[in-house]
Amino acid sequence: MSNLRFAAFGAGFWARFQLAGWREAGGADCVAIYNRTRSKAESLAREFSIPAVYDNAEELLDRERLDFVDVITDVDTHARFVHLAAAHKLPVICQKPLAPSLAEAEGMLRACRESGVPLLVNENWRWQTPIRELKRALEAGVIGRPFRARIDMISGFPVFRNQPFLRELKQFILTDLGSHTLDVARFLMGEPDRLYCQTHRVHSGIQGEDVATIMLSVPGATVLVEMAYAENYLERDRFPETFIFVEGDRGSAELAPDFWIRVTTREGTHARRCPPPRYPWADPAYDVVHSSIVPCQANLLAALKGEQAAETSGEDNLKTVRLVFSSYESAAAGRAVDLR
Ligand code: 89V
Repeated sequence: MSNLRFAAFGAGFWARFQLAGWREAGGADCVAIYNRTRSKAESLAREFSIPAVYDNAEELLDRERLDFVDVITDVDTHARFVHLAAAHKLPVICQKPLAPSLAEAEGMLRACRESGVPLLVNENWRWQTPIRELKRALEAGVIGRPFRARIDMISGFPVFRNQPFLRELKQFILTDLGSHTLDVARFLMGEPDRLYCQTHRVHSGIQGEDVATIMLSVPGATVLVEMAYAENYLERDRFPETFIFVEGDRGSAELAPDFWIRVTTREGTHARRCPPPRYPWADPAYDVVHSSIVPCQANLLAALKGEQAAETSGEDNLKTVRLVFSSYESAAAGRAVDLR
C-alpha cells in the first residue's frame, strides 16, 4: 500500500514533534500544512519539506487530495477542525485533550460517525516504553491480582515556558496532564466506576489548577493519581517521567525513576531498566514523551489502513474525557462522583 497523504493543522510546539514522529513511523506523508499564522507553517514546511502551506483551513481541504487530517492545534479549536474534516468526509486524528468539554467531545464523535469517518486521538502517554513494559509485567500475572495502584506525575518543571498558552487554560492540569494519567489508569487497571478529586492552584499567574489528586475505584482495586506542575523544588525531579506502584496479592511492581521496572515477589526483586528510544529530533527534556509519539502514530496509521484496531479511538478516548470532567465535577462539589 502506498503512503497515506495527510494535512497537518497547527504549527505550534507539538506540531514539530508530531511531524517528526510521522517521518519516523513511516507510511504517511504530510502534503500540506495549515496554521493561522502563516509564517509558522512556512517554517515547519521548510523543515519537513511539506509542499503546500495554507492559512485558510477550508481552502486547504477544498484543494488538496488527502487520506486524513492531523489536528495539532490548541484544544479550543479542535472541535472546529474535526467538524470541518468530517464535513469533507476525511478521517481525522486529533490531539489530546479532545475538547474543552464533554459535550463538545461527544459532538465531534457524532459528526465523524454521521460522516462515516473515523476519529482517532493522538493520546501518546500509554505508549511510553516503560509504561508498556509495566503493563506486560502486570499481564504476566506474577504479582497476582492488583488491588491498588499509585500513578504519580509530580514535577517542578516550568511547563509554561515551552507552552505559554497553558497559563491561560481555566482548566489546566486535569485536561493537559490528567488526560494522559487517567488514560494510563484505565490502560493499566480498567474502567473506574467512581472517583473523588481535589485540586489546588499553587502558581499565582495562571488561570487553572496546577495540582490534582484523584482517587478512582475500579472493580476490585483503588487507583490514586497524583499530579503537580507547581514549579517548586523536588529532590528527584525527573520531568516528564511517570512513577507507578502497583500492589497485587502475590507481589508488587514499580515503575521507578530513570525507567527502572522493579517487580517484587516471594523470590525477591527483579529490576531492569526500560529506557525509551532516543531520537535526534526529540527534545531531550521530553524524551520519554516525544518517543511515545512514534508507536502511537504507527498504531493510528495501522488503524486507518484497516490493519489493526486503534487503541485510542475517539470512542475509547471519550471514556478518558469523561474521567477528566468528572474530576472537575467532584472537585467543585467536594464529593465523589458515580460513573456508572
Ligand atoms: O504531553 C503533554 O501533554 C504536555 C506536558 C508533558 C507538558 O504535560 O503538555
